Amino acid sequence: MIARIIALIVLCASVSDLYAQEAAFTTGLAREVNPGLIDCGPKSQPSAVGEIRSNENAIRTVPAATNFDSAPKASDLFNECGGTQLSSISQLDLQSVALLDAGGREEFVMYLFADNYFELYVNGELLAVDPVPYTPLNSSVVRFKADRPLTIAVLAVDWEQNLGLGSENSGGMTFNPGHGGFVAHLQDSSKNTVAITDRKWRAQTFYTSPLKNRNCLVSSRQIRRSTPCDTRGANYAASFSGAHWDLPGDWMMPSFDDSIWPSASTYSNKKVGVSNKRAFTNFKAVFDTEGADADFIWSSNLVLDNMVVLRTTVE
Ligand SMILES: [Ca+2]
Ligand SMILES: [Ca+2]
Ligand SMILES: [Ca+2]
Repeated sequence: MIARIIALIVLCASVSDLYAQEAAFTTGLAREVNPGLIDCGPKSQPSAVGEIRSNENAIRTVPAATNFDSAPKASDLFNECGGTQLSSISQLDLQSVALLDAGGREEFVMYLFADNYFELYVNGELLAVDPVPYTPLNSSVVRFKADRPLTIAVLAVDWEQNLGLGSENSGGMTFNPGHGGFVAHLQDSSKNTVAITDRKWRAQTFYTSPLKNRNCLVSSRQIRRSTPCDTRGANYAASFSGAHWDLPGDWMMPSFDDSIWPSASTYSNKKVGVSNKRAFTNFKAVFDTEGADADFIWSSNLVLDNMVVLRTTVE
């Protein structure tokens, strides 16, 4: 009898897990609720935020609900929105970079570049967010104290102009899907490599758009694969969908079991298109270090997955 009850509980738990991971869908454009998290002038894309009601009657924030307004901003390597623009890593005075506290004694430094936005958590603590949410592309450095093992958890967002539809007016198309990408190099205080972004990280998407046809999405438990979907631009998108999944409340915690997530996919510099981006090329010494060349990582779809959580643990 007890065995049956336990079996029933296990079954219910796995069924609820299945339902919890089911995608919610939205159709068409979201309503703009913020015209831009920052104002960086006409040469930038406004980092607008929108809201849209989904088929399960919940309000979804696009491209992501963030801590931008309240969180400390990461220090600049290169920031054309009124920030520092270093020409190489040798110009960086590390001692001038704020030392943040993730609750420990050992000192680390992390170099980060996101297309377009990141929020960095270490051992469950939100340390810093990307100071430029959309464009121009920028790069950052974060110095912090923590104890090993380190759980690095990053909320990464491919920002969007057409809110809810993961796309921008470019390449002659009104709804042209843009791509993401995240690269980072973590060092100790002696500049030894502690971690780089690579396929050992875990990656899960929580917002995938635009979907011309929802049926192209392979969504089952922790598999959220949009690679069969059409990524070409379009001029009409009113019928296109976004797919949304709830972030687990503890996604950034060391206790969160990310072994259920897919491994990160890696992408070349060329694929992410950084060869003419000074925010990246000025710092190849840390992003393409000989012997510790960090990969760009993302979920399985660099184009359609727009809000992605990336995690790794460093012993
Ligand atoms: Ca950015
Ligand atoms: Ca995208
Ligand atoms: Ca690299």
